Amino acid sequence: MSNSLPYSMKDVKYDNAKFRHRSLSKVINQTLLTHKRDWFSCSTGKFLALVMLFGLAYLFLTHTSSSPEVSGGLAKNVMVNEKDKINSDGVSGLRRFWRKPPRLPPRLSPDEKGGKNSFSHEAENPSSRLKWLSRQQKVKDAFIHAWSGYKKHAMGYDELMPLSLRGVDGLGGLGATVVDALDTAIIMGADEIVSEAGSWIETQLLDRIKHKGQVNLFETTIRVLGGLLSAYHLSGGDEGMKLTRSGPKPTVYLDTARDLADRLLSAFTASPTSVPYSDVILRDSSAHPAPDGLSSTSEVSTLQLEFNYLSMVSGDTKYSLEAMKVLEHLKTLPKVEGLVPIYISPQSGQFSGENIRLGSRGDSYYEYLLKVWLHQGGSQNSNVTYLYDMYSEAMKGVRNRLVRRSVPNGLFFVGELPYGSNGAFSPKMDHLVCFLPGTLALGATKGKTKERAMKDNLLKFEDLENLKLAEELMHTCFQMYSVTSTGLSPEIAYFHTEEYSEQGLDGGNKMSKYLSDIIIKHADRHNLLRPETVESLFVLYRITEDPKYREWGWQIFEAFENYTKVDAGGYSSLDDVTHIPPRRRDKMETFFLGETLKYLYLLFSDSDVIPLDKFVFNTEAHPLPVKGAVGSS
Ligand code: DMJ
Repeated sequence: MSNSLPYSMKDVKYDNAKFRHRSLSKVINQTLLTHKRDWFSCSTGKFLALVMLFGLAYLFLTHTSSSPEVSGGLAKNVMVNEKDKINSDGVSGLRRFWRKPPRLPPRLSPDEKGGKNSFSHEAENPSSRLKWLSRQQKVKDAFIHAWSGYKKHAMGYDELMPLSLRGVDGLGGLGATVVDALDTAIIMGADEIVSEAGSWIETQLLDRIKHKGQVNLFETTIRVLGGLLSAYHLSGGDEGMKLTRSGPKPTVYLDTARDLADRLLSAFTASPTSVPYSDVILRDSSAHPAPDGLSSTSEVSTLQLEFNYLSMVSGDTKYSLEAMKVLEHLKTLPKVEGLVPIYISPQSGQFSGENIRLGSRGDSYYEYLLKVWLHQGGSQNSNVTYLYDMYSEAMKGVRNRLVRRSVPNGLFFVGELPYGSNGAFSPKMDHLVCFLPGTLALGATKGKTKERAMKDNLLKFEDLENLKLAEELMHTCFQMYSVTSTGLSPEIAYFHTEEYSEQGLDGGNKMSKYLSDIIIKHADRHNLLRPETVESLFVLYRITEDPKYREWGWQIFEAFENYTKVDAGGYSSLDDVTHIPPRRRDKMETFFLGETLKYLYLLFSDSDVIPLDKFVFNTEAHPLPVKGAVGSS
């Protein structure tokens, strides 16, 4: 077990050579004086001395005195301007020849300083910007293709079955794809889709909400309620962004959201504790627990962004009050270094079982601790400090108890404790865990770029540790794609460790260095078009500005295009990512339009589109404005 991670901030290094800088005149004088006798004793020596003098003068006139490793774009500009000046003005160059260069201050290595990063702001380079904008257009084309299949064969159903060319209601029948896709269409400027989705919502959705039966509280909140609220803001509600003129008036989205939330509230009020039931019957606003009586921990703790924002924009506090009671209650329960079991009983209000993981049923508990805190104003709002404390404690727990490295190549991964803190460690990592790099990076800089956060001295040691872990895990998540024959990740991966190995279960890409680090069992080889890795790539790119994250995202996008695109419209899930051609599954999940394509689009966009310090993305990728940052306060 890695109790402390094998990395830490490097020691501050001073570049001694630069400290002992000597002026050019001193160098020449000293050289000539030292070798005076020998040099001038013969004519060859005299000749060489003259050549050296002219050579040095020439070198000085054609080069700047800037030290080349002053990193970043700003320094580069200075160098270019200086060079121009020197070339056009030999006199000033000669004057500088004799001037003593300024003594340089001690410098941190770029890593510690986080000053202008080594990527020289490639995003600002016009040809690179064009490249990414044209790739972004490809993502928009993919979104249009996905929507066109859905519209043609499944309009109004929750999901498209792209092979049998029909729709299916897997989420209670509220047209989940329509609502999940709407804000993606708004962000992409796909106006025709905004108007198709918007008018379906205006004419159909309220009626569906009034008459439909059982829905899952969590799924309906994150996809439908979250989608409506985000569309409300992005189309101009709450003094929002007015990104579109298509579709209905923003209040249509808000009114629909309120009606839905009023019914969902029964899950909270019917429960004997502050832990809500998992299921709601929409038509009579009643609620009941799941058949086994338990709710997932992630489900009951992943409602608060949406309910809080609804209270903010509607002026009715009841939504926020009910939802926040859950988190206040969770605060009081016993934990293992901030880590929690994946089940909880609404009957007793206590956790059930000992299974600890950041994959399914655990994941967004950790995500929302941070995001609800950020959304409520972060450190500006002392009422929610407990959420950040819970998050910070939990990430310590992750680092101490769940992070290990694979054999032979040392990939960092996040495993599970299926039997609690005293039981055996399992080197299993769901693809769902790949939300974590993004969350860790967001938590470290609070949505600012690393460069900005470093300059403003905002990063504590713990933030740097989390940021470093984010980058390591991001690499691992990308390798979960790279090791397979299709370039797409399986639903679950196991990692080869000293204690655990299995032969003959690799991903199939024989070129991959990590082929034997990652074990993919037969039952886990499917891909549901999930977003978590591209979500984290988007966040990591925005925060670190390292272009490699964009390149990785592009590779993943191309793999989706190659293996999941269905000619008749839409994209399909896959049965086995290790096999070419992969067998297709007859389902296009709503989150492919709501999340996966949205995050890819934003990964390739300029950084001021939905900036991370002004918006928080709910767990279904619906952006909601941070309290006080945009629109309502
Ligand atoms: C989405 O519905 C959400 O991102 C949720 O938090 C986890 N699972 C899916 C996507 O994989």
